[in-house]
Amino acid sequence: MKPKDQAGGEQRSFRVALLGTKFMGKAHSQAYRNVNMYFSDAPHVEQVVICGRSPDETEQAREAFGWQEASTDWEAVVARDDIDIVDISTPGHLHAEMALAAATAGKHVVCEKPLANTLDEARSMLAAVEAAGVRHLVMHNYRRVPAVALAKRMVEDGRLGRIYHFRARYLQDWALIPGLELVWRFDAKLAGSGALGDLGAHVIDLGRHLCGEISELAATSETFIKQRPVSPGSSDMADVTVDDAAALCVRFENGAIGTIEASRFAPGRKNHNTFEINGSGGSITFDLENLNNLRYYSVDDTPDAQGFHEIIACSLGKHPYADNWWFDGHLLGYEHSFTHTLYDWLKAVDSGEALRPDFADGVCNQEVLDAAERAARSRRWESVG
Ligand code: SOE
Repeated sequence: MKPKDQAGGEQRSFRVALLGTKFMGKAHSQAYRNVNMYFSDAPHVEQVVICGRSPDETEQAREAFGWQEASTDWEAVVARDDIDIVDISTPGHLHAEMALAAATAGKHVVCEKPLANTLDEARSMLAAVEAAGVRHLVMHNYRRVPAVALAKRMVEDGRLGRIYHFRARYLQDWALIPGLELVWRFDAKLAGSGALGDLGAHVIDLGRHLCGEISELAATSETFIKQRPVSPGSSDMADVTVDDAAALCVRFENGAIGTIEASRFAPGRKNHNTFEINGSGGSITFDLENLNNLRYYSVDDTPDAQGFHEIIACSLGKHPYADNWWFDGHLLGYEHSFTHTLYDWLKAVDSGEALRPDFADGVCNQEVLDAAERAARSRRWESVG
């Protein structure tokens, strides 16, 4: 039974094919399963088919994640007439091929971040979806963590005044697991880059989203562990061909300046995506490892009460998306940001309204990643775009 829209007409329904069964396949599946339960005005979603590489793993994912069918032939699935949306949740080396096929088949496309492994690929993907006239989304889910959406609201309504700084770090430590083998994220042919593209893409997108376009940058990067076992416990070693960490110094078009770091070598930092914005009106700080909270300092507070206030950004009637979940103080998690993103996007596809981050944002993010790689090689300031 499809939900009724406000006019009493039948809300549109979208039939989805998901390409990918691992971490992001699971995160996206969770969002498709929940979006209609928690957002009653969302267009109806039908989880038609999930695609993976191995028949057994894909069948297990189908059953566990709630899909009707399982397939190992993504090209046949993308071409099916009974599919409206293709969701690409695979490693980066497959993004371009899959997105071009989906666009050619007239499907709306969701793609995990970063959009592609190279700037040329990203630009070809944008050209393909625009030529096909289909809708497109890059799954920069952190834009729709309620505390981040509140930060965006506070910047836009002028509470921070003129922005001086964006200071961000995305730190993890899984690459320090002793004896960790050469997983795909350490192979440039599959991942494009290392921490820079995987983690840096998120904070670059947030910087652009919250503070505007980046005009130029300086960067450095390092690969701390040069070789890893080809498989668990193997004595055969192979080269790591991506960065383990990167650090950028950036200038924004609006005159703000900032720093962006991405590392997988920060012991104790599990998913530490954090930013601070300083402006003439005050400052805000966010930390994904404490994702319901936003800390806010206002220059307008009375002098004896000035300090960083801790806002729990999931209160009914006050904060983005909060009304669709629980009573105040019951908090949300990492997975809710995927549901929020799909909710906004499905409504935009249904209504025809624009929504970001789309593939054009993906290209802008890729231009910053490309400039960072050039700057790390040249050891000079590089222009973006
Ligand atoms: C890296 O391990 C990773 O899975 C990223 O690829 C995701 O985008 C991020 O949300 C969590 O960490």
